[in-house]
Amino acid sequence: MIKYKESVTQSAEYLRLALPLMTKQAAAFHPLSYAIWYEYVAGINRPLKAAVDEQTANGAVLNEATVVSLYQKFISELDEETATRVRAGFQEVLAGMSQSAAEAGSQASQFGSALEQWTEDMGAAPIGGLVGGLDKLLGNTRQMQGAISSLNKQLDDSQQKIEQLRIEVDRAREDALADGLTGLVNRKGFDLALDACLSSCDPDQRGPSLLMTDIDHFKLVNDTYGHLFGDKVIKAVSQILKDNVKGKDTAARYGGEEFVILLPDTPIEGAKSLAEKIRSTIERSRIRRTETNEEIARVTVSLGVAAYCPGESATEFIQRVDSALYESKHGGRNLVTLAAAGGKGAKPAVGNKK
Ligand code: GH3
Ligand code: MG
Ligand code: MG
Repeated sequence: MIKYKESVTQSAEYLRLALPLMTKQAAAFHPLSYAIWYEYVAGINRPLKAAVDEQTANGAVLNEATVVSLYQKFISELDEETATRVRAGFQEVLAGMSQSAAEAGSQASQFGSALEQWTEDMGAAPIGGLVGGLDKLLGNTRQMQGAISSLNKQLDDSQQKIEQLRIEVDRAREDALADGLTGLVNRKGFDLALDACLSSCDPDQRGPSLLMTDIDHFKLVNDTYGHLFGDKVIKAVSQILKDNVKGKDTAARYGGEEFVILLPDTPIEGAKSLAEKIRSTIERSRIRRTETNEEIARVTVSLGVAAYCPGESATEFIQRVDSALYESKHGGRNLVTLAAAGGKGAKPAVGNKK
């Protein structure tokens, strides 16, 4: 639910009213400042207005800290979606303002040079009083031009700040969805990717498919060679997963030594052969201990594969692929198992039974 319902015209009017108030403050003209003054002039936030009036009584100005605390106290309970929209809207309005200020600037400068020319022409004429009046007018125009170009510069600076802020927000969001050890997407990122995939998937299309994998006897690896080496194994397996996904596919670290791969456009046959390829690549790879360069006994993984059944929830989909993975473990590990459709139990294991 977006809380600002004003039309573009109305919001532009609020912007016009908010700008001079905002520019009087010591705080910078960032979206927090703007949100405060927007809600102030729009009269949509009484407690905020009372607090701002109190803070600015007797000519006091809002500094950075006051702006942040006012924002946190009276505005910030925006949900993520609203915050994104407000930011986008702010940027749009500002871009519009900057454009019209630029146009006004060029108009004023044309007007200015026309007047200048006129003043020169008139200088030769004997009617001194008229020239004096024009000089005054010219002075006013120059002032107006100066004001507009400084407004222009302020708007440019604000836009740069907003752009920087937007980049920082995007980066923070990416960091929040990445796994620190492996650089794969983390579980939260995977859940978001799966939700997005299921809500946009076409029931006539084959796919999406899901792969789930877990390193076999990983406790033993940790117990034998230590946790640091265990981490190295997790990274090596992640790298193999990364090497085997492309395009829209998402490889994620789902838990400690458990991974998932979402294949939005891949039908079950393709998913199964990818699982088999991953299984055999990991089986064939060798990881060395850094200190001794000693080759470690091979690491293997078990996998489950499922094709999405139209209508099932994300949780049901994950549960089916998890059961298939469990079947691979149960069947002796280092195996790929296909999940049966619609939770009717897993099909017999395929792959190298050891
Ligand atoms: P299974 O074949 O049945 O999967 O046996 P397993 O030994 O792998 O059993 P399980 O999956 O229960 O054990 C996972 C172990 O992984 C337990 C935990 O200590 C370890 N682990 C989880 N996260 C990390 C990690 O980030 N680094 C390291 N080194 N170990 C981890
Ligand atoms: Mg395991
Ligand atoms: Mg596990």
